[in-house]
Amino acid sequence: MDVAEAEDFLRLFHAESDGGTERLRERLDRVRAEIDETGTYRHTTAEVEFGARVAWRNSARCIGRLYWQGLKVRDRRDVEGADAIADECVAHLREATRDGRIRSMITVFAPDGPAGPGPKIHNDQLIRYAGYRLSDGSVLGDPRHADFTETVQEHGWRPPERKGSFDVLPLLIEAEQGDRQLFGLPSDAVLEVPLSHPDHRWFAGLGLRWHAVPAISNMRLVIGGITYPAAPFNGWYLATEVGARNLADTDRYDLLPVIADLMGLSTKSERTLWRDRSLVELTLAVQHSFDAAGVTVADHHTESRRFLTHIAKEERAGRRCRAEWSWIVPPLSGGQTAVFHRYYDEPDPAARPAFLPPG
Ligand code: HEM
Ligand code: NRG
Repeated sequence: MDVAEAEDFLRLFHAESDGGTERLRERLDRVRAEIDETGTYRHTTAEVEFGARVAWRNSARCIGRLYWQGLKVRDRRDVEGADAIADECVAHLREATRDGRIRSMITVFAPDGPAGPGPKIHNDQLIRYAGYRLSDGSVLGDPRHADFTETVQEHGWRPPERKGSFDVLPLLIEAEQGDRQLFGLPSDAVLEVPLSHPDHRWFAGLGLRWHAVPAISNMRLVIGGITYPAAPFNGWYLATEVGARNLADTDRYDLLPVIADLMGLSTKSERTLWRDRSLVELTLAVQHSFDAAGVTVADHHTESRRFLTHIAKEERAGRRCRAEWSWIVPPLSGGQTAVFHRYYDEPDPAARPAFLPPG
C-alpha cells in the first residue's frame, strides 16, 4: 500500500471539493492510522465517486470526456460471491440502457487488499459476440473473441444450437481466486439494434446488428493506491466504433467487400475507392439504425467538437487535458473533424486516478 498515493488522492479530492483543510488533515490522520493498522484503507463513497470520475477525466484515449462529472457511480464494494456480482452486472446494464436513453455509469466492486485480490470479470466488455473457429480456418461471428469463446466453452458454455454471427457471450467471473464461474446474460438486459440503411433497401437483408451499450469490464480502476479490479463502466457508442471498425476491420467482421459488392462497386482495383465508399455507408447505417431505434449514439463530427470544448474547459479550470492523437482522431474522415488539426499533451503514465489495462 503506497501511502504517498493515498495522500495525493485525498489532497486532490479535498482541493476539488469543499472539504476544507481541517477536514483534510483529519482524513489524512485517520487514513495513515488505518494503513498502519490494517495495511490498507477504505474509501468513503464520495471518494469512490470522485475517484471514478477523475479516472475517466484522465483517460487519454477517450474522446467522450466532456461529461466526466455526470458519471453515475454504483458503489457495490460489499457485494460478495460470483452470483451476486453477476446480478449486479445485469442490474448495471438495465440501469444504464434505459430502453436506449443510455446513461454513463460505473459499478465498483471490492478492491484488492492484504487479505487477497478483489473479484475479476474476464470478459473485456459485459456484452460481446462469440467468434467460432470453423474447420476451413475462417471465423463465424467476431474473430476478436475467438479465444475467449473457446475459454468459456472450456468452462462449460454451450453455444446456441444454431450458431450465429451475433451470439452474446456469457460472463466469466472470478470472485474467489482460481474459481471462475459462468453466467448467461438475460436477453432483456441486452438491448440490440438491427441495422438498416436509410437509402439501400437490401442492407437490412444482411441481418446485421450491434449491441447498444459498450461496457468495458476488464480494466482496473486505481484510486489513491487502491486497485479495484472489477469496475465495469459504460458510456454510449460513437457510430464509427461499430461501422468503421468492428464491422469493417479485416480482422473483425470484414464486411467492406460485401457492402461494396451490393453497392455495385468493383473491388478489383483500390482506385474505385470501394473501401472508403462502403465505410461511409456502413457507418451511416449504424447511425441511422441507432437513431431509428431511439438508442443514444454519437457522430464523430459532433463528438470531436465537444472534445475540444472539453479541453478548453479543463484549461479554464487550471488543468491540462492529455490525449492520444491516434485514439482520439476518428477512423473515418479524420481531416474533416475538429480534433485532427492539432497535437495534444502526451499521456502521463503516472496519472492517477486511472483506468489501467488488466493486470
Ligand atoms: C476510449 C468514446 C464514455 C473511458 C474511448 C474511445 C471512444 C470513446 C471512441 C476509443 C475506443 C476505441 O478506439 O476502441 C466515448 C463516448 C462516451 C464515452 C462517446 C460517451 C459518454 C466513457 C466512460 C468512461 C470512458 C463513461 C469511463 C468511466 C474510456 C477509456 C478508454 C476510452 C478508459 C480507453 C479504452 C482502452 O484503452 O481500450 N471512448 N467514451 N469512456 N474511454 Fe470513452
Ligand atoms: N471500441 C470499443 C469500445 C471502446 C470504448 N468506447 C466507448 N466507451 N464508447 C467497441 O466496442 O467498439 N464508453 O464507455 O462509452
